[in-house]
Amino acid sequence: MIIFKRPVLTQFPSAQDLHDRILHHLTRGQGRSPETASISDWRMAISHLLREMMTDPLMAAQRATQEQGAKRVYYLSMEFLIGRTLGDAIINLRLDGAMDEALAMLGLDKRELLEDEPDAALGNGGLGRLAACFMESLSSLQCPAMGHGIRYEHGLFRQRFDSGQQVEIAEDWLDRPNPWEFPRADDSSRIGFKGHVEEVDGRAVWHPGETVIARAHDLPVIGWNGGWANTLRLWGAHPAVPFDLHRFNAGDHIGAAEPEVLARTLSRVLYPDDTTEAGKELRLCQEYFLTAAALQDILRRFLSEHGDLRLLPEKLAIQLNDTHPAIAGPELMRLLMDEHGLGFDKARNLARGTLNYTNHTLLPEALETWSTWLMGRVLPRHMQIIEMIDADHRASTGRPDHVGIVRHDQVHMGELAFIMAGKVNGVSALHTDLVRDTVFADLHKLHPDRIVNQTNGVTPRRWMRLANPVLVRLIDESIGTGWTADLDQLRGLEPFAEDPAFREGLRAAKRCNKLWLADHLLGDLGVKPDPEAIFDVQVKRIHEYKRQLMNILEAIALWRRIHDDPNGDWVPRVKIFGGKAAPGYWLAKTVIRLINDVAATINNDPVTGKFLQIAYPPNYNVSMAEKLIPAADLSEQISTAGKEASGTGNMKFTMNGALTIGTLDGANVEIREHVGAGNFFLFGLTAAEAGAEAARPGHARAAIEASEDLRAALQMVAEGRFSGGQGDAYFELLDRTWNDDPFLVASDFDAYFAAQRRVDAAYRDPAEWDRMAALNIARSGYFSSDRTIRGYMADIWRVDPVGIGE
Ligand code: 26W
Repeated sequence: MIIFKRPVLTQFPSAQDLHDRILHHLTRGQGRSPETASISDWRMAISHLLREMMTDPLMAAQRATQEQGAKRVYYLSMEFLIGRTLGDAIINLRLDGAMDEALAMLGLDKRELLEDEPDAALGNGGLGRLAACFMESLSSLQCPAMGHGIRYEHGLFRQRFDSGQQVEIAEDWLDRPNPWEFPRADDSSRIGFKGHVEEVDGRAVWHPGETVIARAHDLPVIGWNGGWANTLRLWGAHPAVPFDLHRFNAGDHIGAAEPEVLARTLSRVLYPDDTTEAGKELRLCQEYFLTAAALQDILRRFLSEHGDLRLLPEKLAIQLNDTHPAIAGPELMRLLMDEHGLGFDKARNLARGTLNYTNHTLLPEALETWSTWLMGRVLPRHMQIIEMIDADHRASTGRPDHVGIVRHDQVHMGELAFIMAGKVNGVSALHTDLVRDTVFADLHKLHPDRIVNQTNGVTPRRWMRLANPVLVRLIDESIGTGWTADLDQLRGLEPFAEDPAFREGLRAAKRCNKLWLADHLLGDLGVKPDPEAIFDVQVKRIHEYKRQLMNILEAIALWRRIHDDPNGDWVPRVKIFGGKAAPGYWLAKTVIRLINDVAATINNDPVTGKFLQIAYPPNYNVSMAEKLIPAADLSEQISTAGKEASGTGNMKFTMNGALTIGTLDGANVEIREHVGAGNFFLFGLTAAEAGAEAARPGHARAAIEASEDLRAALQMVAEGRFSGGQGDAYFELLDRTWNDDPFLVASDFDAYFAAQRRVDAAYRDPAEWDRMAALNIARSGYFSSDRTIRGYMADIWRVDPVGIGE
């Protein structure tokens, strides 16, 4: 009988201890001597040592949860945008100081080691990264939880620019073994697809036409202070039928491998779309693969611990990260009815008592629907159950005909998720109001207490302690380290905003990050920014509603003004862009090309070079965000009001002392409320005004004709000023802007341009700028994902943290 004492990790190992244990893992684990080891060998050895150190809190957490019969949380997501793990593990295991010493003793360069690790890019953007921040906060709060995702062999594509155009290259993070995962071959499930349903003595029996094996790979997720670790379980697809040796021996080598190829296709690659649903059969199969593997695994553990299905809602809560795993409703009903013999009503109530759904977008093209034909073919039994759920809801609510899951031969996954969920939440206060008033207005009337708000958050461990050590040192020296686990303590910095010495420290930290970025990232792009320049940063997926177009048009208009008055007293500025476009989203790709074309022209302009530069480093990802965000003075959050559900980059910039120029959209509204209107550069139409303006015929043409700056900028593009005189290079983009402009780039342009001039004016007063920056940091505590997760625990999952050794 193993007795688990309080994890040894609270006694943090010494540098010498780390030194010896790293050498042990290198020689015994990697079979390499220090003399012959490559940087990857060292990284693998150190990663295996840190994974080893996570096993105590991992097993202690499982034991405490089991012993206390505690309620568990399951987070189902098609995306987990984890990034790198080594740096985060060192921070959360509180090893940073000792590790620096140990690496120095071994003659190893920490940054080189960290840079050698591939990003786990198992996500597209906001939704995926939020899931990763949530997993870290769940562990830091000692909440028993497990994440369920897909172990894509290829994550989000690598982005390269070919004469300014985005080119996608397959990402290959598993090219070398992943040192953090524990393969769990025993924890596998059989997942069926297609086939038919037979009625046997009144019970439905599904006979799948195809079957694959889902095999688990566990990643430990360590929390702050190393006291608790949860598991992120990633499912890989494997053939249910062994290698067909006979076909191989008969020379049909390809045929022999077919089952393997077909099966692995399910977890081969992440769909790179982040707003437009692919609508592809493989995507539906991926969504079901994940959901079915997760639910079988969850029920298996529940039954082994509790046995009585009536206890399900008491003992576990499941969160659906958008509609992508919404098939969980019908799948849980199938398991409860077809496999465990429960009646429809009982199964429905248990499922609704367990499932919850988060909506992350209002964009119509992102709301998933599947044709009843495709759903019926791929998941025949589930289509039957969806019909039953829909009929039951119609009968029990007396709802109007235009409301429902199945409409016009389409299965609406948002309605299905809503109807099968106990709680539905939006991700910012404004977004949740819009969810109630627009996309789910009818269902909200029928179920007025189902929708709640949980404003997003980000983990301060990765986005402050790991990304910005120079700022963190200043904060720790000023208010101690308690803020890391309780971000509201940053409030303690408010008085320091009035302290010139502190402000000086803040400016020095920012300058240090800007210099580093200039040398290590921008340098490769031939951009040599003056560290005194405003580092104006817009990094996020490329999408029309995020209005990167408005940003680059502002750059052109500013450039033109500087040209008209080259000796004017201009505030130097470097505009930094980062972001990928979904491969099929050609208009977003056109915006990327325009930004690169404008950058090429403006950066080589001797007249304006010292006042304005533009940089667009390719392949923006989590690791690049960790470098860019600490170096930013200005955070661009300029989406059309009502379109960005929340945003999370906006929160990361605020925590790192960047000031925001933004619209009243998503969480910008709450950021401005918390940091103070005087410390935020607001502009633009509100969501309500934007709705009215977009409906006004000719709104774009009117706005363009009223704005000399905008008209001139568009004219320069139309004349081919940035495309070697080729006027028609951007015809479609210009035509759409003049005649359609659905995201109101024209209507908001002048307000945006004026706000940027207010930024210039503010930047001329360093003391006042630094005071505003200090207040942004001091008042960013609310945007910790710990606060968000506490909200989910209290309002949705009704779960409490678990103490170890109590
Ligand atoms: C089916 C294709 C697809 C894939 C992903 C459609 C929609 C998505 C995501 C919902 C898009 C997404 O990442 N949404 C972002 O979620 C963040 C976390 O809540 C928010 O902060 C962003 O505002 C929202 O755009």
